[in-house]
Amino acid sequence: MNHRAEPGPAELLQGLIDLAGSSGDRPDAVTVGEQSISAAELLDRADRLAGAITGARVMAIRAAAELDTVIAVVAGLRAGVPIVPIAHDSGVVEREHILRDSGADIICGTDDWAEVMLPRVPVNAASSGAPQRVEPAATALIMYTSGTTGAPKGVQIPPRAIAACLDGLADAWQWTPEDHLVHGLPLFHVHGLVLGVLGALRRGCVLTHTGRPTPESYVDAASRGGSLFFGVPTVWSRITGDPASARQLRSARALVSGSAPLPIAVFEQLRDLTGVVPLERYGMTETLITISTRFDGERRPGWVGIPIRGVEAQIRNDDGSIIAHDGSTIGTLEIRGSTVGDGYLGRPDATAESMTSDGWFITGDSAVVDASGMYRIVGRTSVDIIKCGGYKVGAGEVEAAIMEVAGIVEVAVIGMPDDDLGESITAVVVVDGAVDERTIINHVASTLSAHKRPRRVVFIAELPRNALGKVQKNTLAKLIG
Ligand code: MLC
Ligand code: AMP
Repeated sequence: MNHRAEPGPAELLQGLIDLAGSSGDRPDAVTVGEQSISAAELLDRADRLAGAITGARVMAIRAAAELDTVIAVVAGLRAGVPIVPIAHDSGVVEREHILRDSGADIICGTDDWAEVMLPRVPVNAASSGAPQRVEPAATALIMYTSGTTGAPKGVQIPPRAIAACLDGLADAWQWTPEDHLVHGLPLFHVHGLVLGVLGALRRGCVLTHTGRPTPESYVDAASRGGSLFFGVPTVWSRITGDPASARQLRSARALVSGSAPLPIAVFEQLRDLTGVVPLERYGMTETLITISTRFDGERRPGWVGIPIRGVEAQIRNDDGSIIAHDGSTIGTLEIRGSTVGDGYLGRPDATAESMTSDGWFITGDSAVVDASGMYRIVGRTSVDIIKCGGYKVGAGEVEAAIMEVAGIVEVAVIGMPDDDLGESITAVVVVDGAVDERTIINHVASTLSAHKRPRRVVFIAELPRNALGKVQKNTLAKLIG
């Protein structure tokens, strides 16, 4: 593919560049937690850092919710160096895998990862001498995402996919430089980083990252002019659980939910308390955001909308036929279009498996579509993918980590329905001797990442299996209730 005819990584940031050169720039153009910066200063600091990282193969970033993360990401894009954001709460095994698999040769920013031997580049580093001109890499971001088994895979996201996604969403949501985007999502996933940071920098709108996505912080940002708010369903259900806070979001122009299904009750409470009808959108790390309800269209609770500009969707039956647009026949959702990434890094086998022969990406989500072309996600084709607080967690990777704990004989990890988190990671274990719940939880937190830890451990005498010896996870879920 000829990437040179497409936008380069630096061109993703046109809105930031325009804002920096305009009279509309302000000292708090970008705020993360307690720290604010103007667009001009952000560009200046990022460009100094860009000079110091130019020529690196891949730059890892400990992507905490801090201003330094934003500066480092902008620097990576300006220098044309692929960026691999790593969870700030990642454990040793997970980050070792990501660093090795991605081929990162530098880490930007500060971290306390004593075992990591890569050279550190401080965010305030600056190059000495004239800036080098280097052809930018074809990949802007490498984002790691879990599958049903094995370690997370790195999705190669080119600039054109980011541009297509952000421009398609701007069209769907009437997102303009006049907006003031607010959210408090993690900066190592598509939602918080691509939509939540690059979206604002591409549009040139003001960005407030609240540090954490609490009801109080969203209310505070609304009082400072926030107009467009992002959250995962857990964030919205915590806000509706605090009606006084929810009512203070009445000044918002748009409240957007994604990353997991927004329960209909939360949709309705949010609408009733704020007077704003939520927008819901659907996406994946591999495809970026592909389907959304529109600002100027129907916002139907439980439905995720229509494909954004530049994206096509279809639903296929088990027999390979395309299902009818009848609003009730369930099949597997497939996506094609310019937002789809360039596959898994170093995994041509997994990349090929994820695509049909005619170029559709197989999402693994079960969906229906109605006569008007609106889509509803009804579940997943695999029980081994868990969505906990909007984080995707593969049962297989958690099971493998738990098997390392002394005294574990066997384990099955399942997602149990949870009012707060959507699904709660639950480990069902058979043990030999005394093994304590905390030890299991802490082992997962310290090797994989804190957000992948089981919230509950159930001890059982034996796992239910079928005649072929496969663990029956649906039976198990009913058993432990
Ligand atoms: C608790 N903690 C532990 C621990 N127990 N740490 C180590 N060991 C243990 N045993 C710590 C955690 O590290 C964390 O610290 C704190 O306790 C609370 O952790 P939590 O339970 O995970 O936080 P919680 O408040 O429940 O988080 C809810 C949430 C969060 C909604 C804020 O789940 C979240 O941010 N979700 C967003 C996920 C997301 O962005 N997904 C998008 C994927 S992209 P600390 O330091 O952190 O406070 C995608 C595509 C698309 O899906 O469509 O968007
Ligand atoms: P991730 O790998 O973290 O990018 O997660 C992608 C997955 O999140 C999708 O495959 C869906 O299962 C889920 N998802 C994202 N948005 C929605 C939504 N609006 N409704 C239901 N599921 C969603």
